[in-house]
Amino acid sequence: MKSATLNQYSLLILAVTGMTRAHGTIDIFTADGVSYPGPESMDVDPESLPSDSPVRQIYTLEPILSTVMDLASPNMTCGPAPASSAPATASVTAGSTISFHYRSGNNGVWPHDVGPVITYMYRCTSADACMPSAGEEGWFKIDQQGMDEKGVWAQTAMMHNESIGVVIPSNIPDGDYLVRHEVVTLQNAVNRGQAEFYVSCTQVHVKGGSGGSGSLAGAEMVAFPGAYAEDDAGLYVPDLYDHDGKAFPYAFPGPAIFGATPAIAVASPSPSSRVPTTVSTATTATHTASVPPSTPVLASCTPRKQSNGRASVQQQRLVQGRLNPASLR
Ligand SMILES: *[C@@H]1O[C@H](CO)[C@@H](O)[C@H](O)[C@H]1NC(C)=O
Ligand SMILES: *[C@@H]1O[C@H](CO)[C@@H](O)[C@H](O)[C@H]1NC(C)=O
Ligand SMILES: [Cu+2]
Repeated sequence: MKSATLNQYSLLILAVTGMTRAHGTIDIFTADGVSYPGPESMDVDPESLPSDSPVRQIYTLEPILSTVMDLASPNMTCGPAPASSAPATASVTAGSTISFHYRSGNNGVWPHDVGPVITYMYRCTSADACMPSAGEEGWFKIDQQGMDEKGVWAQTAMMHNESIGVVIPSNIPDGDYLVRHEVVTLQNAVNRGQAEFYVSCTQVHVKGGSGGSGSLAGAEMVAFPGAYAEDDAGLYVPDLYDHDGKAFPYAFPGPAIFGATPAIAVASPSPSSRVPTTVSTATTATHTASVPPSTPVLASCTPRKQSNGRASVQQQRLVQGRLNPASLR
């Protein structure tokens, strides 16, 4: 009886550990040609805090969900608590490309390939003392990567062990910032509240920016938590698998990209408009180091695939949208 109980516990622990390790976090952050290590999450290795890491440690690899409760949690600011300061702040030149490489908790590759990757920044006087308060509208979006014209999501590159490149706007004021990198996995988002967020903050010091202190005046600032709602078209996607794996108009959650030209503004509507729009071609992924994954993906992280042959009205709209973006308004 006793040993049976122990066995059940061991199995439970194995199952929980397996699930935890299935997801992932940033292991390499690159800025101005310098690669910095990211820490393990605390539930994988509480001692892991490389002294030169500008990436703040998250508590767990478990996702934040798109439920009303999770979206209102302070965990949405910089990932699951505690998200205290990182030991270092990375220097980065405005207009250059930073990159994020992820690994899964079992040292394998990122296990998801359905969903966008979105990046925000928050300006502060000192990056290591910087902790935006809940409800503070100080985050502006600098990048969003959805799917390409073949319907391949940006996260597919991560699953191929490639990095996601993000251009730091050239016209932001010099100084310290948090960069909030957000991976949104949608494999279960046909159900309300089942989009998953993997969020973390990286401390950077921007130099060489062409904009003065007023250059952020036109930015659409949002709060985390606060910017997203459970029913946002980009988070609750009932028709996700109705497109035969082809590109479809995806409405990114959150505000327009800072400094976006009108064409890009069409690709990223304000959350209130909820209009399906064109796939983001404005922010093409910059991928590096292409190595095919060799680590098996754990079952709990396997994307759910469905398909049916239903002709897609949105698909046709997408084609029209390409020819004439104004038709999507
Ligand atoms: C934040 O995340 C931690 C770790 O997953 C969790 O224990 C906690 O309940 C979350 N907080 C809220 C308010 O959801
Ligand atoms: C993935 O990329 C990382 C960083 O370049 C490398 O250390 C690791 O060995 C790669 N993993 C696989 C499975 O290719
Ligand atoms: Cu996962």
